Amino acid sequence: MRLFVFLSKNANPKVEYYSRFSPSPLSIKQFLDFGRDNACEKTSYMFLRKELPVRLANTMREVNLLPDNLLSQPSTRLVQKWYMQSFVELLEYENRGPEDPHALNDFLDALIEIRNRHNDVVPTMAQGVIEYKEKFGFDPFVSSNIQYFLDRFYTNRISFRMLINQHTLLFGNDTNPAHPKHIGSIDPNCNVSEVVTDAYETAKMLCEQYYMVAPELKIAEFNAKAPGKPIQVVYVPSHLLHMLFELFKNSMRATVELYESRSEELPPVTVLVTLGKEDLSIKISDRGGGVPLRKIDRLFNYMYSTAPTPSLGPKRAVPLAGFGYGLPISRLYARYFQGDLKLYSMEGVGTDAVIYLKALSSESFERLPVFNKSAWRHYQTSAEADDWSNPSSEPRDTSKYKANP
Ligand code: P4A
Repeated sequence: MRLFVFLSKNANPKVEYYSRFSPSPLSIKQFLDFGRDNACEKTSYMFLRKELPVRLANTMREVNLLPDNLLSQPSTRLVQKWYMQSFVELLEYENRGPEDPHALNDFLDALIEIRNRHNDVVPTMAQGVIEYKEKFGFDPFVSSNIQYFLDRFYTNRISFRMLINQHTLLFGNDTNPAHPKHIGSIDPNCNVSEVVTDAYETAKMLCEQYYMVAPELKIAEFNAKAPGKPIQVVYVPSHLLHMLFELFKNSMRATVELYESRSEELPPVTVLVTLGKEDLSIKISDRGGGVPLRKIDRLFNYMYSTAPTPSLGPKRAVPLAGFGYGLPISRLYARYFQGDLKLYSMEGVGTDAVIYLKALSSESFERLPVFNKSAWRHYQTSAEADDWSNPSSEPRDTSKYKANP
């Protein structure tokens, strides 16, 4: 912790300096065009040595606005230490011109080290929330601050890793032999149904391991833009796989658990992939019994869905339970390139989950959090009285309040 205090004192003016810049969002098309036409490592270096500190600093300033009770948890402090360490390492390149014979290679190595350092940020932050909850309990005001913060913090992290991955995949030695046509992490001709099938097969394996059965997959495409043609998109297949895998796990779990006590055959999970002028949409439908509307928000709530890790108790493999962060983070992936992820559930019957993506790579700009006054204001509003009526605060026995006794 000494080191952290020392570093943060020294580098604080730099954090302050870099946090005054807004991040520069890139579109998938820009990522693609840059990576395709004999990509220039120097150009990428010049961009990233500024942009990465800007994105780090923006998020580091925002971390400081979290409630003290959360900031002081050991896990949260560890994450802050990682961010400061990486920020300081990047500053080394502030004044190293690209003509320095070792700058480009050192930078490449530094990026890989930084990426590895941040591998466990999500479970470590989750641990911080657990530590907080154990000590202070569930507080709706803190929960809404945490929700706002983690959505922004994890979006920032997704974007940070996107930039690092593009640079290291394009300019590192680790060429991607499995996908020679990919530009970094982007597939210029990503066949959506293939990714759907991939995600389904992986979820099915887990499901069968745990439950001995899994629902079938039925998949259909409706290409309204180019009838009859297979639906493709310029996208990051790993992001799409992450979202679909999460949704399949949920659908399978709901279906299998509903039918566990029945002798009927499992209803299939059906997927519809559609393409219009603006949107590419993917609907995953199940007959798993659904969730009442009142409980849908909880599925996306970080504080609500962070349970202590099961490794503490007797070890029990629950492959379909996920980390609890599956849905909120999947939605961030969808929103990151201007899409969205929504759940439409009909209690008693089943759930439709829809992933919306931009059909055009020129419209899928990164959606990035900016640290500014209005972000700051979000953390200042205190818990006030609700401005909608609360049914439980109405008088229960209305006979006592008769207007004309
Ligand atoms: N019914 N429907 C869903 C769930 C239930 C569901 C469910 C009980 C709830 C929690 C969960 C997994 C499934 C679904 C599809 C979805 C989301 C929820 O995409 O059928 O794990 C947290």
